[in-house]
Amino acid sequence: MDSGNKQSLSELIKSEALRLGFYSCGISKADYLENDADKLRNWLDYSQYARMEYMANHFEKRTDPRKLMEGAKSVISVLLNYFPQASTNASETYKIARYAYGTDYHFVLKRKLKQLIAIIRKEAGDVNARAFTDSAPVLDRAWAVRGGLGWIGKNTCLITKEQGSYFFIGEIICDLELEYNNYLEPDHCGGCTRCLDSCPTGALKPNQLDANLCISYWTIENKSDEIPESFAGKFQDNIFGCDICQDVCPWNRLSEPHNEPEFSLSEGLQKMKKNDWEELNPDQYQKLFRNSPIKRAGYNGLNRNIMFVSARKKGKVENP
Ligand code: B12
Ligand code: SF4
Ligand code: SF4
Repeated sequence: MDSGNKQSLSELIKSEALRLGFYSCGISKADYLENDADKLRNWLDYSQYARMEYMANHFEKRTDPRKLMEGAKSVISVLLNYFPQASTNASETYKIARYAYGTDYHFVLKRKLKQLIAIIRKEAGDVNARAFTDSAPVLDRAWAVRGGLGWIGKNTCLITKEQGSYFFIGEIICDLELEYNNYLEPDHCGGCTRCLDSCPTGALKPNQLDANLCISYWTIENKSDEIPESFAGKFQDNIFGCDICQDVCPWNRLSEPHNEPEFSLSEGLQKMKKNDWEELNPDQYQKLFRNSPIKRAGYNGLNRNIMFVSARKKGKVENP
């Protein structure tokens, strides 16, 4: 493909991504992520992945998309806004992280990315392309940085200067040569340390998160029946995920609400008071959380979190 064609196809991909509802789109060369590989290695060596064994697997594929997909030439990164219109009423109910208010983002992003792949194929013919969002050994944030979409904050999140960090990240890896971004967003954290100071469990050092100490890890990824007693009283009513290190970030004062109906807080969830969470039974759980990211914790995991935060105990049931 000549450079004029590469340029016009790359521009078309970016404009179609925005038309599909993505907030931004950037394209980079599918290459070895040298710096990120060192950082990931360091994170793994210090066992900061807790029990997320999947993070220790496929190191080579995770740091080089050409090892994940043969013939990969380009990575098309996208951001999708999930900052909600309204949040749950903090004083009356337990908190669930904003990313989990509506339909699981894996479904929503994958569907949009597949639509984008269809558009690319219509323009460029038989292209080998796969859509990803937290769904394979891919360093989503590193690719978004390479695509020029934001910088990595001290809280380890990808942040945009215009609207903060409440974005999902996805990408298409394809065997098509495209025009590559050559701009990297500089670090705009400066001397700020609000996220580090606000984390109630001390999980953050600048640009490094220790999952062993993170509420998000313990309430979403933890597969055991227990949460260590050393965290008692520290979860600040968070029963699924945690937004504290993003909420305090000054760049998130600029967040604008999304317009994706599938990410809205469902009526059922809006009505939940502390007492309703504490009494939640498996049938209600099934009805409330169909296609929700909260399914990842399972009924027992969610119940474990609620009981831990409310300091009550309830018997275990078979996961529905
Ligand atoms: C494992 C994981 C977790 C773990 C560990 C988080 C972590 N920071 O690693 C846990 C369960 C704790 C978690 C929590 C959350 N997660 Co999560 N998680 C992931 C996952 C699957 C892998 C992340 C990873 O590779 N970690 C390994 C470490 C080494 O990577 P890292 O800390 O990001 O470091 C990279 C860079 O920061 C850089 N780096 C490292 N050190 C340094 C130092 C300097 C100076 C610089 C500049 C850069 C730098 O190099 C590293 C390699 O690229 C990704 C999806 C994916 N496939 O990428 C989602 C992902 C990161 N999570 C996401 C979300 C939304 C969340 C939560 C907000 C959910 C919630 N509300 O509870 C929290 C946020 C907590 C936080 N502050 O990060 C989004 C983040 C979107 C964004 N704007 O950044 C992702 C990208 C999913 C997606 N596709 O949208 N998550
Ligand atoms: S998600 Fe919560 S617990 Fe985890 S690092 Fe951020 S503030 Fe700390
Ligand atoms: S709170 Fe401050 S230090 Fe932390 S990510 Fe935001 S700007 Fe950076």
